Amino acid sequence: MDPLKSITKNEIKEAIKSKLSRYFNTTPTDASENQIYKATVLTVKDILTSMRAEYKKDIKKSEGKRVVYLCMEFLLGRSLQVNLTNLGIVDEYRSALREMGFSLDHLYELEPDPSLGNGGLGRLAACFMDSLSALGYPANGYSICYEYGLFRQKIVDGEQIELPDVWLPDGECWLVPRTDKTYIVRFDGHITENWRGGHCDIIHENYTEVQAVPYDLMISGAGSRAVNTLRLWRARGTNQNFNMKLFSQGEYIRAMQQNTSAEIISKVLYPSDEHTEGKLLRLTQQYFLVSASLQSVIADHFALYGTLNNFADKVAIHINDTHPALCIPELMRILLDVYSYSWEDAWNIVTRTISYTNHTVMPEALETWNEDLFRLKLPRIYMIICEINRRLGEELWRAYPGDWERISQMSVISHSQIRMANLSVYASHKVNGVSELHTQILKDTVFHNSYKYTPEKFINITNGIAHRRWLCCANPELATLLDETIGPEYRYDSERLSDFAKYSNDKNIHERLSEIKQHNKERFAEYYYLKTGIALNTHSIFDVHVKRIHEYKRQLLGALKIIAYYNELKENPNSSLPPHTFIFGGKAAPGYYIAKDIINLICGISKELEHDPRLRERMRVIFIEDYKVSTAEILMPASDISEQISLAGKEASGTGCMKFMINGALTVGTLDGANVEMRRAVGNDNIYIFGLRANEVEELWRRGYESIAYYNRSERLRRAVDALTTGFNGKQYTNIMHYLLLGHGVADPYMCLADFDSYTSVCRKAAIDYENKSLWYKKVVMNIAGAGYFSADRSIREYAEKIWGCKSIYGK
Ligand code: 26V
Repeated sequence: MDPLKSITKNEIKEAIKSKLSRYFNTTPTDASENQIYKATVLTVKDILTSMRAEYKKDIKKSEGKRVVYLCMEFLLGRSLQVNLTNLGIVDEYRSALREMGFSLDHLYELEPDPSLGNGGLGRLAACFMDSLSALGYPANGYSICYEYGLFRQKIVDGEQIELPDVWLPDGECWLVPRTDKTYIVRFDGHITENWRGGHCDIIHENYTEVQAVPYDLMISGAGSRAVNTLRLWRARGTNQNFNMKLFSQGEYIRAMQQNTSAEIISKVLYPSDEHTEGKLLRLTQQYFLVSASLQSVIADHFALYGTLNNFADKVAIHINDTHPALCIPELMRILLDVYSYSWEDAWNIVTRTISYTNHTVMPEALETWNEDLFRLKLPRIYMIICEINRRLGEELWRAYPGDWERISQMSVISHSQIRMANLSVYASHKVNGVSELHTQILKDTVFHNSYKYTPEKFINITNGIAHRRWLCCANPELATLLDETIGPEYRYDSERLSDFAKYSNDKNIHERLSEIKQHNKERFAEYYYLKTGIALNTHSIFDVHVKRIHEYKRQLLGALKIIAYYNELKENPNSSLPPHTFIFGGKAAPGYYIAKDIINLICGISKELEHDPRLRERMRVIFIEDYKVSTAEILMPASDISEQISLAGKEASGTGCMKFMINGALTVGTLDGANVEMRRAVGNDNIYIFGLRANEVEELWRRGYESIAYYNRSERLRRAVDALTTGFNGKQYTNIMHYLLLGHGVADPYMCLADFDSYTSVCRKAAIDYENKSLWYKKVVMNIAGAGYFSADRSIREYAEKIWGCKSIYGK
């Protein structure tokens, strides 16, 4: 490991004192905890700033290729603990603060947990930034500095209420404003083409302009001298938006109004994942992000090399899903209109630079834009997309003369819609899926024709997680046990976790693991008690289902299992199965009514059980409010069972599954997404797989799926479904019963009823195994030992090698 900046306890104390005096005009004795927190952050920021200055010199010397990672969301989680851990200065800070009368662990809790993302896609982007720095790849992430992140969830009488997520101003102390690097983004107006000789000048008139002001977040990496940045753009009005005439007439409010409409762009993150609505503001946000980011990337590149001819050799631009896909026409625009490249040369640069990751096969998540709306908002970009589409059409006609069906399926514009996925596939030199199964499904279905046309473009890179955040920071006791047994190398080389397998039959290790799990359960129970006043039974199985609420993720199947279990316990209160705590958490998109009904059902069951003190000892259901990164960090180490029960073929990868696995929870799951690879990594005996396989789902769908047949066939299932109409806690759930049996289009489209029997029997097996401590902890060991592959370090190395063609500047 490279030696990092060293700093002593006394230097830290001095630095904090000086920040307190300079920014808050106070001293450690008088300062509030919040001021101490901020002063501490400012000192860490100073360390990062000086490291970054050195790192930039190293990058310059290496003349290597850099990664530009564009994403509409980065779900970062808190930064203080991770930064101190990465820099290797936790102990120094802890004792410095202790001597000043403060607890570092307490300060960690004061940090807001910014929710600048919806779920998996945004969290993956954050995990990737961590690995890029740890491994020393020059990289910059770009996103929007949303004033409000994903809504804060409150549950009132079982209903989800959405409240604004205010993460600024307290979160602001990590940001470095770079007002000197502001760019202008233009919308609306009209375009005139002015041909002179062979060249066409483009004149854009009557446009609206918006300023993009960058705020940088420095991203450290474990044991690494690299400090990359995540640049977040904030929208501001320009003088153009400020109506001086109105102002001088005393009409202050109206004079400001247009500024406000510019600022709306970075106001709030769209809260519905996997469902696009084609809203103009969302399109505006997307263009705002890519235009500002590309202008910034190109300005930096030009300043360094004085040409864009080598742009594709020095920059790899990655689009995380299609949300930033407008960078394709925007890069074309800059090359054509600003730098006067020919179409062919510009296209060559674009297609060698850009690559794309797909994150979902759900048809409702595939982005399309109405052509008319698009043309008005982004007239020049529209022209470029039309030309891309025209050329694609010509190319395809040459390859498949007369095959209209295929050409129409692959085209970028069709039926007055601009299809962002087709644009992304066509312009990217590589397209990747996020698990083996998902990539296969992309090749077989969603992008089948494109795959046949350019098979070499399509590759798989299975997702990974920031294992240092999710294991070392979130579960320090387990990390210590690993340090003691296999040595600390796994922190930098996750595959070394496999050395832990040799302890699979070691009773002492089983004992240690069980103690650690117990402590983590108690830690979670304490956290939950402080929030709700409810005391959990920490000697029960913690069976956990946390993720966004979606039909395809099948929280409803989980609920049906619980109802069946409840029915059984009512009949036989002396059941031999160990007590269970079923834990749910996750947000439903505000307009997603079925998802909200599912939350309501879970809360209903939960309430009913709370009123039955005898049963409550055996089973309890809780719905954690406002599930987010910081909740996951305390919950995952406390979990025994990880529920990954999506309908096979629907979950692109899943990354929660990996976080549970590395914390020693056993998976109950379908053969979907990364579960397939997890099964291979741990062996069939160490994971509870059930349900239809992806091909069987397809087959059943083709034959015609009828949920009622399953209902009629299984008594336990029928009683569980019927209980929905009897109701829980005085409320009936006939709507859900209808959804399962009658449906609007198809009843139970995610086939909960088809998988019910195999699901409940596998859960029963898990509960029985749990009672056999040595059997259970043998499996736990094998899960921890098998988790190394699922580190984001491995994913990032694969991206660097197979897609970006870039190297670690520190040879990592
Ligand atoms: C779509 C939209 C539509 C417009 C409003 C905002 C918004 C935000 C996100 C999305 C697409 C979300 C896709 C997504 O999160 N996919 C998840 O990606 C994870 C990382 O690859 C993967 O593990 C999950 O299986 C996959 O569901």
